[in-house]
Amino acid sequence: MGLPVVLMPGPMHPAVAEGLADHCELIRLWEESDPDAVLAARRDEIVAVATGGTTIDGPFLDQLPAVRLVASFGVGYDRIDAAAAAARGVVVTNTPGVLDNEVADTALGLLLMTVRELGRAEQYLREGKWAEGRPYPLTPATMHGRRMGILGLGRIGQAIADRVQPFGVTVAYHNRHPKDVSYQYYSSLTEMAADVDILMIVIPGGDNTRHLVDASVLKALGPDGILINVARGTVVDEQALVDALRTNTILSAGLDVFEHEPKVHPDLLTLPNAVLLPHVGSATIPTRTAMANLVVANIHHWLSDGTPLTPVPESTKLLK
Ligand code: 8YV
Repeated sequence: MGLPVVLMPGPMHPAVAEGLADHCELIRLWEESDPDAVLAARRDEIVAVATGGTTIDGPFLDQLPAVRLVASFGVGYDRIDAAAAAARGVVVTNTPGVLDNEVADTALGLLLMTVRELGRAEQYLREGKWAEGRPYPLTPATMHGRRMGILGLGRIGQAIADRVQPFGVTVAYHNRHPKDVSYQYYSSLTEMAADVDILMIVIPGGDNTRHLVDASVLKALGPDGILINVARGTVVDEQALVDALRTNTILSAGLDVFEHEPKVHPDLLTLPNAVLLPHVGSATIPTRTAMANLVVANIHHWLSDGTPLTPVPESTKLLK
């Protein structure tokens, strides 16, 4: 019998292919001159998909009736229709846990850059203004005594909460349901935004959270408010954010993610009160390697005994 056939629709971290090499036949679809012909010819053999950024929906899976596993790289799986997969008996896995600390570190760095204008201050020095004897202007904001509202208190949100409290920041959160934690819970996002100085977005993307942070939430956050987003750009109405930054409806924003990334709203690029990073939340060699290894481990476990390590919630009932 041949090796199990795994489809990789687009390029991924090299450790995924390396980890699968001895146990699977890997189809690198993006390298094929006629991908549709390959899919048609191998449709009854491909049993699993390893994916990084490809959209995988019901019609895609309908082309591949033998597929039973989609192993996704990343904790967010908004590009995969996990409900459509479950309806077809396909389990989806993601890579939670291994990137929590990295993303929380990035969130904290981005927060400090935004509150204390560190990027602008460095630019000021490089432009020679400090050397001319002009000190950088005092920043209106400080970390100390601030209140942070976390939108989406999951594992990464908790890691951020752990990091900011030693800075003297008080934590509150908004989730669909309260959790067994000591932080103040808000059932209304707008009410939380009105009560905090920093709104930290860590909630998953997708249709359920699209434009959750809109003009009214930004208005509630107010003129001293700071928005940080390390989750998905789709959670924020980006045009409303641009307007809020331009009119000083909020003080500033630190963004690692964008609604149409890698495209960034052109007005954000010119606004001095926006700090912008190119989606680097988990982007270190150790963390990305750990994520790739977890993709491989999910496929190996599923192939060996049908129990992938980290199925997404939509898939768990398929595994009982
Ligand atoms: C990565 C992420 O940027 O895990 C996620 O959901 O957004 C990031 O860790 C992404 O997975 C890169 O493909």
